[in-house]
Amino acid sequence: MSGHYTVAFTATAVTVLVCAAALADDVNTIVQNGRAFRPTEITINHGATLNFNNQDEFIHQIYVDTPGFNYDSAEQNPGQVFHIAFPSAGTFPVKCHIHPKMLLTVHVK
Ligand SMILES: [Cu+2]
Repeated sequence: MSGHYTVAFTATAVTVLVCAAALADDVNTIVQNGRAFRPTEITINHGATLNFNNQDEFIHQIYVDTPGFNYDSAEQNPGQVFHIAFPSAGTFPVKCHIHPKMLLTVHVK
């Protein structure tokens, strides 16, 4: 009987691993480091989440100002991560209020 329980447990563990992998595929990370977005251009699926991870030692402020989508993160402290979902397909410039030279181009397909 104990053999049956072992098989059932293994099947459940595999299912959980597959789900975790599927979720990870739809989360993309942008790092802010050295007053720059890294990478500076990214393509994501519609509905995917874009994480912004401030790895600088100072504050950033992420914003998007387009006809189809407006977003303003307010102040983002060092080490803080923001999660942004883009509402529609298109190309969106993402900038920083504090560092005007910072530019990220997000393509949502
Ligand atoms: Cu900045």
